[in-house]
Amino acid sequence: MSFSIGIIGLPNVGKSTLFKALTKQPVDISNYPFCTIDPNVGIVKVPDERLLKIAAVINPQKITPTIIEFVDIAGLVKNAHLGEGLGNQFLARIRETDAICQIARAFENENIVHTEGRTNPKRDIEIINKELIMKDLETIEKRLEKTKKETKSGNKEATRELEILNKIHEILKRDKMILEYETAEMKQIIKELQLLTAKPMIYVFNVSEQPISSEENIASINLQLESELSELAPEEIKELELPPSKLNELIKTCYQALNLITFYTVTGGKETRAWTLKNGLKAPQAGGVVHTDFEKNFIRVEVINWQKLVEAGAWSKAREKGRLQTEGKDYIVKDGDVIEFKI
Ligand SMILES: Nc1nc2c(ncn2[C@@H]2O[C@H](COP(=O)(O)OP(=O)(O)O)[C@@H](O)[C@H]2O)c(=O)[nH]1
Ligand SMILES: [Mg+2]
Repeated sequence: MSFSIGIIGLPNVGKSTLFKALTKQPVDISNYPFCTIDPNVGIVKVPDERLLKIAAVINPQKITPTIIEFVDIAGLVKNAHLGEGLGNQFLARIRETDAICQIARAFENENIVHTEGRTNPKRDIEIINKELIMKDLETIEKRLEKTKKETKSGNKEATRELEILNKIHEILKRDKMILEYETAEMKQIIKELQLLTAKPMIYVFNVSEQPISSEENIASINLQLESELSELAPEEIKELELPPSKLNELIKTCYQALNLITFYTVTGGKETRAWTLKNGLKAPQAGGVVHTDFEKNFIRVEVINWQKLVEAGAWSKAREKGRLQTEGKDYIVKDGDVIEFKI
């Protein structure tokens, strides 16, 4: 299974420029059979220094990073929720993603049309967020109607749901994104309805040169430059004295926004591989990410933090030194664990 980030924003803000820069590096897709094959979906390696350090002691034939998918979602304009632009089709695509990377145009260029007139990234973000809120309102109102009917027959569960739906409705009516206001009781229905404003959001200001914003939670990136950097070899970038790429940072930020952790397998020394897991899940579920049998026939795991493995110098040495922990089905996997599944 893999996680996906939808790239959204008004037209001509740099979505496709970012998408192309992110997907420039080829990825051997045969390693990721679950991935979506679609020109708007790009498979992107998650940069990971730890994986390389583990591989340096294991010396495998193959090193396989973990990935996330980026989706270039075009067609959002003002009033998309009313069907403008690609309208609802566009909003349905966002629904399928796990998080959103919203690009706002902060560069000036008279030759590139701005659908809202002048450069004003804050206003643009408000326009986009308003569209997401309007769509969520529509979703909630539809459900409210259905649930109200169910309460008439004295259905207790429906009464409870109605209460939660009303709370969500109120947040949206105040023009707020659900993510900031959601409570534990709302989680299930939000998931079921795949509300757009409940998804983690990463904002990127596409700047020309100097960042015009230094606000937290907003990355300022010159996407035009990134697109040029993605065409060059590291030596060329150095020679031309160009600034380093910020894309790896962005990929990591997206990964963190999804609340994901990375664990590793070294499978008898042949392949050193990184895997993605939702934070808080247990060893059998981690097994399921690697192979369905590892979950179905789970017995136990041997586990060691990646740094301790590197210090030990080899899997066998870690074992000799008694560094491998044996854990059962209730073990909660930690970021950086190297795991051997026993079935
Ligand atoms: N000057 C400048 N132009 C950019 C930048 N990013 C994108 N563009 C240009 O803006 C136009 C629209 O970009 P594109 O990525 O296709 O926008 P999209 O509609 O959001 O996918 C293209 O001509 C890009 O070359 C930037 O950072 N600076
Ligand atoms: Mg585009």
